[in-house]
Amino acid sequence: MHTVRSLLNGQPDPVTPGGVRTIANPARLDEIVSEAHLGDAETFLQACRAANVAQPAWSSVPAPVRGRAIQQLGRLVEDNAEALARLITHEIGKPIKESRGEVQEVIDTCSFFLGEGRRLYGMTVPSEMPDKQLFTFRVPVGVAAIITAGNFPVAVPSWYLVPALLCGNAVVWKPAEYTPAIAEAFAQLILHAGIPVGTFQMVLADGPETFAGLERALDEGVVDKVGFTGSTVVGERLGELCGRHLQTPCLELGGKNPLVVMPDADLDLAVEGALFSGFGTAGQRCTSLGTAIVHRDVHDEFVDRFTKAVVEAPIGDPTREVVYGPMIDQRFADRYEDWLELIRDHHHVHGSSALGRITRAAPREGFVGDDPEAGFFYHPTIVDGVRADDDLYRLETFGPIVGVASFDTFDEAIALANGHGYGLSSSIYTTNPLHAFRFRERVSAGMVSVNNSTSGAEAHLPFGGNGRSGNGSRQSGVWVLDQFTRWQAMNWDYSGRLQKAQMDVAELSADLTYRVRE
Ligand code: UN1
Repeated sequence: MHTVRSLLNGQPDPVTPGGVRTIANPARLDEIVSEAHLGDAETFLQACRAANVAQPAWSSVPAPVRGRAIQQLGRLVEDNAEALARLITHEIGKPIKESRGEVQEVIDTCSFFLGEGRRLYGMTVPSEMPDKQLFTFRVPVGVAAIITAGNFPVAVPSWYLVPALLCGNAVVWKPAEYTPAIAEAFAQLILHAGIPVGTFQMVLADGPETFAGLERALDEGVVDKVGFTGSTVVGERLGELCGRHLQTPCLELGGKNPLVVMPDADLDLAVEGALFSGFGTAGQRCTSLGTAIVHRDVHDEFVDRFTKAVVEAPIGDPTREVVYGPMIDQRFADRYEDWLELIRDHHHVHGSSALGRITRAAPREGFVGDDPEAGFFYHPTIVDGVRADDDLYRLETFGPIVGVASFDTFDEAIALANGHGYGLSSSIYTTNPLHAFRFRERVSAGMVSVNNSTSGAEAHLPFGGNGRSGNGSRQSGVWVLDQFTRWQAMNWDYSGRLQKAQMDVAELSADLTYRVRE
């Protein structure tokens, strides 16, 4: 059993003002994995203050040397990859193959940013006056408070922490309360990578205490940037709070990701993509498929094949080869039961022998494992006949449920792809490049897949959404550098006199009355 406390200046916080939370393996609820000793608003504030003290020294370490710390972190993660992946599977029940993929995503992120330490380019820009030069520099923002969800307990945090540290910021990380052992493991890897104590703080606290602590830290001026991955509702509140301090947070929120199937699509490929993005991680990714939007000509065939694939999908023990394991935490299991209430009489349900939790009374044929009741295992559910006025169409449903809607015209497909107001990920299956480019042009999502599922972003393309999915901020690759640095413009006049911009600029005489003779 892992006993985990907040890590303030690298040391476990001895007090537990937020109480103790016990975390069970969601695939075997009788197995206790960890015990989280939670801090409170004050803990969060203390961490921010300490980070604020440490940040100037870290920012004065040359960026290539900071890159070396990221390189060392990447190596440490690589050398601990299997243990870390197993811990993920143990604490949140993610299938082991996906856990390994998630750890790889951290390594990839480190590989990308270690070199960025030797770039972090600014520009030299010509001046409009002689003997004067213009420059731009990337300046760290200061202290970044990063609040992340537990469905990707190391990959998504790494998208923030790695570039934030590389850019010379100090970081206060608040992981999900239900992933303390994973958070502690990742935090220790960071602390062992050569990042100075104080530069990285980890706080275990619940949402309301974190919010209260953040409010105070912003008032005190010891937080300069907020990064948040989680629900749209919380994102809105954080956006409001940060706005009062003239800060723009980096928000990565929910999704209702569409997958459009054109009549010319390779249907088997579309079904494979729908299975992976709809049911992988039991639908608990922000990039999970929300609604398959299928052309009427291929609708019945698609639903038949999709149903067959889902009925046959191995579900169960996440240490084995399964499409998905349990819900990652009780809160998601409980909430998922509410989403099932959104199924209406005009819907047709497919995919399994029952709805809701897999039990001995409501078994799932081919369940992988001995006892489905030992964990939070749920039947996969396809809901056909979804319409634009359904709640199931409008709301993000974080779980193993996929809607299917149909369309006749491309315009209808686009209206369904965008109409819910989310805009994270999207996908189109087609063999016609015209449809692919028209879809890209008109879909409101930040990410577009062609003949690929809505999930599975690579670690160096911009990740993020629009509308209810976020405020337009982007993570990953070079794009995230704009989240964790600010541009500073410098001009240097070495003419020895005051040259006034716009006023003292040389003029070239031109004869603008000149015309070409035909
Ligand atoms: C998330 O669910 O918050 O593209 C991120 C994907 C993953 C990341 C998902 N690499 O599905």
